[in-house]
Amino acid sequence: MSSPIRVLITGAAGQIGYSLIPLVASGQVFGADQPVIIHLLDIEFMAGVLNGVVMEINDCAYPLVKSIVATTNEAEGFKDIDAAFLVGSMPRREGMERKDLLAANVKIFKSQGKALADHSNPNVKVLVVGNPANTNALIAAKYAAPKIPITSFTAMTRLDQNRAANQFAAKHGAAVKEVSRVIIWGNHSSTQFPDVSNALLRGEKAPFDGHDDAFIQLIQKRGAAVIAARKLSSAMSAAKAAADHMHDWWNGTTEWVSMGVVSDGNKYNAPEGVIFSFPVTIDSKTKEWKIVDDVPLDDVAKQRLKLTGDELLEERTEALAATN
Ligand code: NAX
Repeated sequence: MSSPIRVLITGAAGQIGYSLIPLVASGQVFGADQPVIIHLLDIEFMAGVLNGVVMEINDCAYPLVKSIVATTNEAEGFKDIDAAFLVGSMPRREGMERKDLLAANVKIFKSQGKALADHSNPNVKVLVVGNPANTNALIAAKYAAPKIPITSFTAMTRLDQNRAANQFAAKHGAAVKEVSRVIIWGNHSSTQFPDVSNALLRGEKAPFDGHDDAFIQLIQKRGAAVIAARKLSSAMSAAKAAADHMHDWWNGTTEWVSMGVVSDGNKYNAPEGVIFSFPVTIDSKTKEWKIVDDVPLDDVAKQRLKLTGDELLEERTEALAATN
């Protein structure tokens, strides 16, 4: 058995947290022989609920869970952590303007960025799930620098990838495991570009006769469709995607996966200095991600990348204005 790692889940009293904890505690993310010390952070108002979650983790009797740190104190929550799922964020309330939502989240992710720098393992891997995920990741990275490199911050677009892969497989009468190279480009928002123009079916290039707007919109609006049906936002699927994302970052990939990572301005005309979702591969030894090079893009795809990149620039401008 290896020595335990410390894994933080913020928003741990919320619905994604509730579905994510079992995946982390059972070894599905970091490995079946990797003990974990689970850190759970939420806000003071949720302390009682958080306590109930701790009772349930204990009642699950997970062999890999060495101990639990459940807290509403950021310094304690971020202390010595090796991996972080930043799920907790300010939800959009009725009548709230986008810029107010951004400002509320900037406050949270600025503070958590500082807490990462001050208290966490400098090699920590940070996955931001809380929306607006890409821009929240950027703000956390800004305030964690220079102690923690921006390459250690990623934003989740894996749920969009999983949704697209599943729909694409269904469309072709295939099993989802027979599908690969389905890509999510850009922002985790309705401007994201789910791209199947390079997808493989059973290892062969899948037939492609132009971008299918209905398919693209289905993926872009899937979150809203789940809310309409369930009266609650995606939680089980979001937790599974967060687990997939962190699993692949920790263990390395055999296939392309989509992740929001920092753009250096040199790939696919994505704007420099935003967290943009690209197809990446991850080296199992170094745990470093690398953007896949030379993915062919037609003009329609290039326009869609521009649209979502422009949105990320706008979000960055608004978020940076709110940091002051
Ligand atoms: P819930 O409202 O069920 O839970 C959020 C939890 O975060 C609450 O317990 C709340 O008290 C806590 N919280 C708020 N501020 C906090 C802070 N400063 N520190 C610690 N905890 C804090 O929401 P849930 O359904 O779990 O969703 C969480 C976030 O994931 C939302 O921002 C949501 O928009 C986002 N999502 C992102 C997805 C993605 O693909 N990137 C998809 C799923 C999900 O919609």
